[in-house]
Amino acid sequence: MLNRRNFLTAAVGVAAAGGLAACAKEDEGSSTSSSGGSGGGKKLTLGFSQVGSESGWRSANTDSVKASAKEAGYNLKFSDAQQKQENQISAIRSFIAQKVDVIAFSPVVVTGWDAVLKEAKAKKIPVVLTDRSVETSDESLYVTLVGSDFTDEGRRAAKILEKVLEKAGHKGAVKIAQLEGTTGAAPAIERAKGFKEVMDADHKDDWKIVVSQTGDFTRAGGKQVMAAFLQSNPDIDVLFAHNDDMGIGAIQAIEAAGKKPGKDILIVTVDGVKDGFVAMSEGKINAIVECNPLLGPQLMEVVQKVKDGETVERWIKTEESDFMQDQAKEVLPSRKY
Ligand code: GYE
Repeated sequence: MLNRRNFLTAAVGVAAAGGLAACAKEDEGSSTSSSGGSGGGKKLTLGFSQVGSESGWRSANTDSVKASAKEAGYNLKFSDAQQKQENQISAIRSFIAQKVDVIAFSPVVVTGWDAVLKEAKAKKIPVVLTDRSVETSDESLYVTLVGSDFTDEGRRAAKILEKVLEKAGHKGAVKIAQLEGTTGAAPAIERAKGFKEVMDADHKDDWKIVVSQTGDFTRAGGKQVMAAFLQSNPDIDVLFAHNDDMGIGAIQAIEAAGKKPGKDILIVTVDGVKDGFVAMSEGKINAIVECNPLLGPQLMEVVQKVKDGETVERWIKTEESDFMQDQAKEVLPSRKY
């Protein structure tokens, strides 16, 4: 797994890939716009393979990428993979065939990318990861990652749960249900890992994850899996959902089972999308760990640097906050996604 704490620079690889990509691009010679790059000349062409449209986070991320590419004056080739790795691999292959300047993608799962990334490298097309990371034996296969620290989000979820339990006056054993994100996806693996880390260090005797299963980051998944959880474990105290959408789906299942979300079952989610904040202002979610989807502007900046052969950090992290229920009403109107 990529060591996300490593702030290595990728100067040599980037410079080489960026410079050669610029040469390769010259062979195309058709577009003439000068709005898209520091060097003037042709528009920068960016191939972007998106995960899908599974959540509110994803829609906000897609909007941000499209708007920022337009703002930067890039020629964006956007492809939606519908949560399928094979679709992302074909999209990347098609970007390579079209000789785009830079490829950016948010990998649906962490493994299985080496072959296609090697094909991009062989054609000197630099690859920028955004949002999610990959596991690779060859770190030169991508230049940088623009995205959040998901392990830390998991830790933050556990820390904020301490506050939620205290506020609710919950004493003694805590039975936790976990709704995991897409199996094999970086945010699912790392949020679970960070949460467990705090649990093992500070709550070995009182907290226990009694059920944990994927809801694939969707509302429908969250609802269905939570309904099953409530059947097998009617005495769940806490739900930790890896995103707001699954939390919102779970709220419907909890209400259908005649329980009060936010009271009978305390809920902590990740993301901080508008609907999450609405549920929190209604008292149904107790705390949210923010994961910012508005990565477009930073991504476009990095793409330009990569194209120009400049050095970029190996991991460009996103700044985020945590929110408790009593802040929800005040914060809701200013939420940007
Ligand atoms: O938390 C979830 C989305 O990769 C950070 O993917 C992203 C996650 C986000 O579907 O809502």
